[in-house]
Amino acid sequence: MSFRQRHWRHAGWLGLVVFTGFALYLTTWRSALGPLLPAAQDVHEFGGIIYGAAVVGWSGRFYPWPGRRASGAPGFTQFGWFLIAGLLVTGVGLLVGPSLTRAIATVGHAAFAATLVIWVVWHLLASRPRVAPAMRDRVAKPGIPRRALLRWLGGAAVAVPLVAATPSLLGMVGGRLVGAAGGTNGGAKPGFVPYTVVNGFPRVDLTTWRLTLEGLGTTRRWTWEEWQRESVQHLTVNFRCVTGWVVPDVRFSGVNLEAWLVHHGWDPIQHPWVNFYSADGVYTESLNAAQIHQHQPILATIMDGQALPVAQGFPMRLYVPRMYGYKAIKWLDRVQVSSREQIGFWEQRGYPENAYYGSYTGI
Ligand SMILES: Nc1nc2c(c(=O)[nH]1)N[C@H]1C(S)=C(S)[C@@H](COP(=O)(O)O)O[C@H]1N2
Ligand SMILES: [Mo]
Repeated sequence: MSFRQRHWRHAGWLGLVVFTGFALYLTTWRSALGPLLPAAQDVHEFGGIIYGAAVVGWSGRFYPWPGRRASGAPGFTQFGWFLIAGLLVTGVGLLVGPSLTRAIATVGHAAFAATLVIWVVWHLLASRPRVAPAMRDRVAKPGIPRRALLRWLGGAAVAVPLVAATPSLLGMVGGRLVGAAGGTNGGAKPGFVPYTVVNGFPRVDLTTWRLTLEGLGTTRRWTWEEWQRESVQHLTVNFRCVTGWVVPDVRFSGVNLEAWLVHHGWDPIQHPWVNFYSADGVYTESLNAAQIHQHQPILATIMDGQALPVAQGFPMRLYVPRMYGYKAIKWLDRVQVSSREQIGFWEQRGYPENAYYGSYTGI
């Protein structure tokens, strides 16, 4: 394969995987993609594994490792190989590992990804075409060398999104570490570890907040004021995260999900799935009709007699009795009845859909 062909091949694969990677991890991109998100995830996972395996495994043919580089200069491309190997290992860890592995893999994957993007920019800017000097003189033309121009444009195309993305990437990594360490708890009730999968806790303004109900013919929306007219029930529970912490005797108050849906015409035979979306633009959950009927989840707005703290989902979160905390989606603002399941954020990452206490033993 020629030098040029090999570079185009890498550019294509990397473009695909890096682009879908950003789409999965940056909140703004995720919300923009909406229903295309699962497809982006498939492309990222399959594409990443195929490309990573090609680079790492068939190194001699696909990637010049070790030391097969045409110019003979060692070190440079080997570092690229190492980064892609790191992405492959952490990526697979993220997909299939138990939760502790996944937490570490998430941080590693983000770090390798950021370094790889920097490496690609460096590679575009710093490497020289491998043409013999005599040859270069012969092909040289007056004016701006086209190769140099292209290289700078390519570098800018990669550097601009990287710079834009860096705060979110760092925030994402930092946010997980804070959550995992259980240090600051963002104004949450003692005992809780307030998680977020985006950069920080979304601040919802009640004057613009709407709860949207989709899938029953016309889309309906409730303002905060309208929502106050719904009748409320109370529930005292032990709040339990799949990672092991429990907060006993938490009193949630809110609207009964099943009664509310049925009142607005829900037919569980026609629409056996209810999907939930967060104002953070990323987190999702879903329940089927049987789970809803059996456990009577509530759309909670009050916890221990007070509005939910910002870190714990203000103004609304789901609570599902007898199921792990990951079902309790925070900053809930959209409920959708559907014939299809929008598989939840953590369920996509391997946690059980039937999230009963004791159902997960992967730690
Ligand atoms: N939007 C959103 N909801 C979420 C999460 C999240 O990261 N984002 N984490 C879930 C998990 S895994 C748990 S254990 C609980 C944690 O609830 P807390 O933040 O009130 O401690 O929220 C759940 N709901
Ligand atoms: Mo959790």
